Amino acid sequence: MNTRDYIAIEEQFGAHNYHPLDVVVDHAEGVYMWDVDGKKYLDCLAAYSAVNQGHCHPRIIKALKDQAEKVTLTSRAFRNDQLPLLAKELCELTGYEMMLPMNSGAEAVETALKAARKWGEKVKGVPQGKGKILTCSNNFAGRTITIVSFSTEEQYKDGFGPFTPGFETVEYGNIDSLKAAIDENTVAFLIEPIQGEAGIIIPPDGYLKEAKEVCEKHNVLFMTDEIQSGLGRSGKLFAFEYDGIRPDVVIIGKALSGGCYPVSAVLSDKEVLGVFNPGDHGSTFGGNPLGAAIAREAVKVLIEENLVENSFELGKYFRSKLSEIPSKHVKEIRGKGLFIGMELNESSGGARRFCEALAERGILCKETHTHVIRFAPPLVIKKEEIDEALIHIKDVLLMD
Ligand code: IF1
Repeated sequence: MNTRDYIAIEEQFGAHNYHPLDVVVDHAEGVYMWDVDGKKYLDCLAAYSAVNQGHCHPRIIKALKDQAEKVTLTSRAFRNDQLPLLAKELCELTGYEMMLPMNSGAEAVETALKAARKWGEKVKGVPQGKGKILTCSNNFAGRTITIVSFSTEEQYKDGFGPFTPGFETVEYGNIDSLKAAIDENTVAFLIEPIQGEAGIIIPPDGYLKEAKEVCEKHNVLFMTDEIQSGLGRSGKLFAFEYDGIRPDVVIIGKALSGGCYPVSAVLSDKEVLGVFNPGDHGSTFGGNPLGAAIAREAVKVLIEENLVENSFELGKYFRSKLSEIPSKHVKEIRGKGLFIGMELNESSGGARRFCEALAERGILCKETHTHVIRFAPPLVIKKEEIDEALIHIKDVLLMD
């Protein structure tokens, strides 16, 4: 079977909720992927930052295999010997008192929202069922009904109502908008320190710090969604570190497993995560020993291989080289670390055709929001590999 055969089968039997590039990958290693026809690609998306450690990292795959031969799932009806160590290691690394494990990013976001509402009632003293959560314009936090309830993107909501009440949108990066929305029933403010899906959008300097102060003043939990921006992607362990703040709640996922298994988590202190009592919340797979063993190794790889520093240094290099490309198409290059967006001019006909041309040349990346090309390679990438990508990026930007 070749590329066309696989695509035909997927189109017939799979729901059409995606429009992928027509590349059918059958194996990958580090920053490279190969398709079923044997063509090699440099991956500049890293599965939306889930494979920060590189594809099939040998240490993570070894942890996966070793644990898979011992025990994979106990459910939380019983304890296992991996979850306690993952919890301890994550708390020691990040300086939070507690963690709560889930699987997908959306589940971790839902967990944080539930924690915030319950904290609002039990700790802050907001009347039952009145807790209000503030979210940002152009946010992306997943696809559940509650999460799309506060999306500002029409398509993500279209046809899926009725929606969950209790959310109010503030303008991303606008401190006055946040101040105006806070009232005595506000329990939390949920924000991506860098918006990924929206097109690698960085808020104005000083905004996050001020927003944190405003929340603190009004006893509102400041919750950061670091599912995409976290774990080294931005050149820091967490993107909020650039602003010298400590959020009350941090949500992580994606690279927590190096892309080898769905593992997510909410990090916070006892005051917040302590609101959960036995039976309040959970998941069959959340905190399972296979996922926990994989996540423990994935986090160790991130730290021991200095991938956060590599992201910072090579991100700077990649962005500066991108900025030097003379092209009538490029409007702006922005980003932190290896979390990079190249916004094209409206007149350039959208980013998709450039991504298709890059795929043709063996570079895989994906457009976001019509006019932005996202460059977010695995953090194990080397300077020479960035140079290789740059040759092709320059080439396609010469297109008409
Ligand atoms: C898709 C986007 C990226 C996220 C943030 C929570 C989640 C995500 C900041 C939910 C997920 C993913 C979802 C994936 C594509 C991807 C994406 F374009 F859709 F928006 F990366 F930019 N918070 N982002 O970015 O995590 O439940 O998916 O594990 O939906 O196809 P999840």
